[in-house]
Amino acid sequence: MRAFVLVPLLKSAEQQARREGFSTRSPESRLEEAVGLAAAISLNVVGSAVVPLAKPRPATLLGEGKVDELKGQLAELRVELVVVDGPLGPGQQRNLERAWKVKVLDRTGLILEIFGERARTREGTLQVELAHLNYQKSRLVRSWTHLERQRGGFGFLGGPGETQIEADRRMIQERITKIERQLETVKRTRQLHRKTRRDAPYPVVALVGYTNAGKSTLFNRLTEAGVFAENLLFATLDPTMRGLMLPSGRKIILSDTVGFISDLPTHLVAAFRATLEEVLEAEVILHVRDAAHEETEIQKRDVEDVLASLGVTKESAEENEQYVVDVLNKIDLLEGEAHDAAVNLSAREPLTVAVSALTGEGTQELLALIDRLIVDEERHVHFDLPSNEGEAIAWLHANAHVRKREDGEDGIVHLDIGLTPLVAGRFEKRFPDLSRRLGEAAAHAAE
Ligand SMILES: Nc1nc2c(ncn2[C@@H]2O[C@H](COP(=O)(O)OP(=O)(O)OP(=O)(O)O)[C@@H](O)[C@H]2O)c(=O)[nH]1
Ligand SMILES: [Mg+2]
Repeated sequence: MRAFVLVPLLKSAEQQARREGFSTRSPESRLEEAVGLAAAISLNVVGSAVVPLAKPRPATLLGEGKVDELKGQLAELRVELVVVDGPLGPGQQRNLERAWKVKVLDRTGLILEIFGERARTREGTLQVELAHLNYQKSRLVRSWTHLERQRGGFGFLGGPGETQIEADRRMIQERITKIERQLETVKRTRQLHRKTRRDAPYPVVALVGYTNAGKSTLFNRLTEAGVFAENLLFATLDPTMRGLMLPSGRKIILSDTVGFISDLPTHLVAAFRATLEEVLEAEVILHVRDAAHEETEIQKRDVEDVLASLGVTKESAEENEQYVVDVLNKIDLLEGEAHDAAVNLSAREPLTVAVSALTGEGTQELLALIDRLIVDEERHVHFDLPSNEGEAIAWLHANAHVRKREDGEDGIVHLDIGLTPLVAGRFEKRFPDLSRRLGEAAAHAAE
């Protein structure tokens, strides 16, 4: 199908975001992403435009002149579908369809289409249909189609039109209720499976991240599985799990999940909530990021927003003793300084790892980190430090479990500490000069 992608740029929204201190996405990258979304359902994108808007028009979003101008362009390109990268009211959508004589889809509609095409499992299909119905229902509330058809376009309250909408809503609601019941059954079955999985005491590690960040590629790299990974937005829909042996010989279950995107339709988040929440109970969450993307920070924020809407925040992670690891992926695409910066960050920050899922660079380090994170046993270590290492001593007080401290006459501080592998790893990164000393103390303790 020949499609045209249109990115409306609301100036007031831009200004407000800037006032509130948010960085906004550049028009180019928004356009690129919207074209990528269109391509994800094999639309043939024959043209695109970024349209700055001083003020949105209630009837058609775009100004009258713009609508006319585009009409000619669309006809010339023999466009059949226009994708508007933003929310459109039902009235706006219909008015534009009338003016241009083509089908018009907004961002939510497009994403729902993609999900509809990708859904494979029964649960996925039901979830997407549920999201679709809720989307339709929310639009029906304000839709005047029936009113106009039945009342010649006059008035919009009461009368047969209202009855028609009520009938449609009832029908949709009935279907929603039915799907919710079916989902409930699927969920119960899954919980049974899950229980057996729980009985096998393997910690779960979940991959999350922006769509196209490389989650599935990393999943495949780590598990040597052949999961569908492609340069395609929303390539993955259903969570995929696979066992994996860590360097220590311990087993984990790695889980690949659906990607997130900015302005992810709330209906979709709601529909996928049950599945995602379950995945997000994981001991370790690997937030996979496309470090080579120019808007990697904005993507990170968007992913964190979606995670927060699913109940995963810094605070909740701390409370649940859950680790969220920043995985800076695609570092093979970074050159020179940018590459070094990512690697340095990874060396400095205990919960950051730079990798390339494509070349395998850094993946051993990632596995080693997971290994450290899932063992939480404290080891009792006797650690002597010169008293002039004040910073290191203070750090241990703040981060490790200091059971006993004796400040010796000889200028040596004797510490009895409980140390988990994670804290030990963090200490070593933070105080590389003292890492050998700690290593020796720990080895001594192990004897
Ligand atoms: N250069 C490079 N490309 C990568 C790397 N990791 C993934 N890619 C590419 O990025 C694209 C997306 O990868 P996927 O693994 O499908 O991404 P995803 O996060 O699973 O995406 P969704 O399932 O759509 O959310 C593919 O073309 C991969 O080949 C990497 O480390 N380096
Ligand atoms: Mg994927």
